Amino acid sequence: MKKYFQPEIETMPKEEIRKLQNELFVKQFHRVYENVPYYRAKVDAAGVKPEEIRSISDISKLPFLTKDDLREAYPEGLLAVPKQDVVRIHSTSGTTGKRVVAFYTQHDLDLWADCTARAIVATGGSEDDVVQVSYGYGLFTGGAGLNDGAHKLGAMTVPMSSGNTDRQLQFMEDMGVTVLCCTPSYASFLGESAIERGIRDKLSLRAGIFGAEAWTEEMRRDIEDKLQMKAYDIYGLTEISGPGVAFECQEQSGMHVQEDHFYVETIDPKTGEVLPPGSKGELVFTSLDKEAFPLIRYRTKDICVLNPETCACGRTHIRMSKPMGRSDDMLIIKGVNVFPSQIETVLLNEGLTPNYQIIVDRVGSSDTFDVLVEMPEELFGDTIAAISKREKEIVSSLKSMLGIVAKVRLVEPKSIQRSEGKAVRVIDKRKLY
Ligand code: DLL
Repeated sequence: MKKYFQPEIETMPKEEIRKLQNELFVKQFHRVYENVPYYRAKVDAAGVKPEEIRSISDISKLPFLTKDDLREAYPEGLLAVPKQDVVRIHSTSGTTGKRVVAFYTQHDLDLWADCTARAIVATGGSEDDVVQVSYGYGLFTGGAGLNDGAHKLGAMTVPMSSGNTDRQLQFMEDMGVTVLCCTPSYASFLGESAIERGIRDKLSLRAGIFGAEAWTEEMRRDIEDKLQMKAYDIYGLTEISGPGVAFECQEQSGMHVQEDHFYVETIDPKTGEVLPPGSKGELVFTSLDKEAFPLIRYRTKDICVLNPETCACGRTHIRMSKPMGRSDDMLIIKGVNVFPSQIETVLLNEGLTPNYQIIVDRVGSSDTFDVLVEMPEELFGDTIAAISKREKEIVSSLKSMLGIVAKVRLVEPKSIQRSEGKAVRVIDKRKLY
C-alpha cells in the first residue's frame, strides 16, 4: 500500500502545484523585496521593477543569491521578519570565512518537520518506527531536522547525535531501532563496527535515511549489505532549511523536491542560463513559504539533473538525481575534471571498502594524484608482489574511469580515519600554497 504523509500535497496534479507555486512565489517575492533592504538593493541593481514579477515564470528575471551574498549580509542582513519572531538558528559547518546562519520562525520549523516526516514515511515509515538520529545535534541541521520529523509522525526518537560508536550500537540493539539517520560514511562505519562486534543479527533496522554528503550507488549497496536494511537518500542544505528539501521514496529513482515549499531550477553554472529538465546543471532553490530566511534563487553549487515525470510511487513532485558532487568539490587534476564520487565508484566496484582518501599535490608544475585505500583483510599479510599486483589493477580501473593515472597505495585495514559526520575524502595540498 502506498503511504504518504500529506497525500493531498504529495500527489497534487502538476497544474495545481504550479498554481500554488505562482501564488506563493509572488507573495514571497514582494514580501522579501519590501522587508529585506539587502535583497531590494540587489533587485534594483539588476534593473528589475518589482511590478514585473507577476508569476513564477518571471523568476528568471531575478538575480541569483550566492554564498557570498550570505557572507556579506551576515549575520542578519537577509532576515525577513523582526528578530523577536525568530525561535531558532542553525548554521553551516563551513571551515573558511564566516559561517552561514539561517533563521527560523515557529512556522518555518513546522514546515521543515513536515518535510522530514514526509521523508520518513516515504521509506515506508510510520508512528511504529523507532528512529535513531545519529546526525549531529546543535548548529548542524541534520539532528534537529530528522528529530522533529520523527516526532511529527509520532515515531519514537533515539536522539543519539554523532559519535560514541559502542553506545550507538548498544541503543540500536536495545531500543529495537528500525530507522537509522546519519551520514552515509558514518552508516558504513556503524555497519563495519556491528559486524566486528558480532551484533548485526541482533539489529532490527528496516531503513536508513542518509545524506549531507555525496555518496554513490556502490556505497548504497555496501551499507545495505553491512546493515541488512534499505538505504534511502535525503538532500538538503542549511540555507534552504536543512534535510528534507528532497528525499527518496521506495522507488529509489531520484529524490522528490518538496515543490509546495521550494521552487527548483537547474542552470548552466557558467552562464546562469536556465536549463530544461533532463540537462545536467547547478541546482537553484527558491523558498516559497519560509518566513524568517526566505532565499530567492539561491545557487547551491550542487550539480544534478531534474526529472519532472510523475513517479511510479504516485508522487507528482519533481525528482532530482543524486548530486554528482558540488561544483566546488570537483578537482582539476592534470587538467582533467575529477569528482571524488567517480573514484568511490571504481574502488567499491573493485571490491574495496569505502575507506579511502584522495591526496592531490603539485611538484614543480605538475600535479600529483594519490589514492590511499584500505586493503581487504585477506590481502593484508600477503606478499608485496601480490599487493602491488592489486594496486596496478586499481590504477588501471581508475584510468579507464578518469583518463589519468593515479598512484594507488593499499594501506593497512582500519588505518584511514573513520568519519562520524561528513567525511573528509580529499586533501588538496595545492590550495595551501
Ligand atoms: O548537510 C543538510 C542535511 C543534513 C542534508 C542531513 C541531509 C541530511 P549543509 O551542512 O548546509 O546541510 O550542507 C549542504 O551538503 O549543498 C550538498 O552539497 C551536500 N548534501 C546534502 N545532502 C546531500 C545528499 C546539510 N543527499 C550541502 N547527497 C549540499 C549529496 C548532499 N550531497
